[in-house]
Amino acid sequence: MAIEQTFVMVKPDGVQRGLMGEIISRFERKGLKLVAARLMQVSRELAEAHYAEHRERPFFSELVQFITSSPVLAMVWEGENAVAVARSLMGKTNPAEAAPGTIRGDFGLTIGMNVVHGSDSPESAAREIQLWFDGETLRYDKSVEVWIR
Ligand code: RTP
Ligand code: MG
Repeated sequence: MAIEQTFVMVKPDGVQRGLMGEIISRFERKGLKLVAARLMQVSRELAEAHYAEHRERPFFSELVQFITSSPVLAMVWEGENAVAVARSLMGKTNPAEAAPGTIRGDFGLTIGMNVVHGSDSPESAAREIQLWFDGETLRYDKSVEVWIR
């Protein structure tokens, strides 16, 4: 069983549209565990470092402008195959192609504002968790039985 951590971010459009609760709820109901969360304004420096792989792409400056335009909800989710599971809950990058039932499929319309980000590999997840949380995440037992009798 591969227990992984993955970095997930509700982008400015998701925060502004009041979708944070809906998105957190989908990850919780799937069975993933929240181990870090922070509502934050993103600096240009952090945005550029996060999206460094896209530096040469034509949409890079627009992307950085968008991510820094308003607060985001940065999170780390943990669980079995968390990286791939999070990507599957999110759906395809372009909301127009994302299947209904996925976050982007249900709430997105344009590729530039696709509501949510998730690490695309375990290697990206490790890099992004280090970048956004300095590698610091919580460890705790999450057991329903303790709270419901
Ligand atoms: P993300 O990194 O945000 O989770 O998205 P992703 O892995 O599904 O897609 P990626 O290829 O990493 O692209 C990063 C973000 O750039 C924006 N984008 N715009 N205008 C365009 O053609 C275009 N292509 C990508 C999207 O917002 C995408 O989420
Ligand atoms: Mg990506």
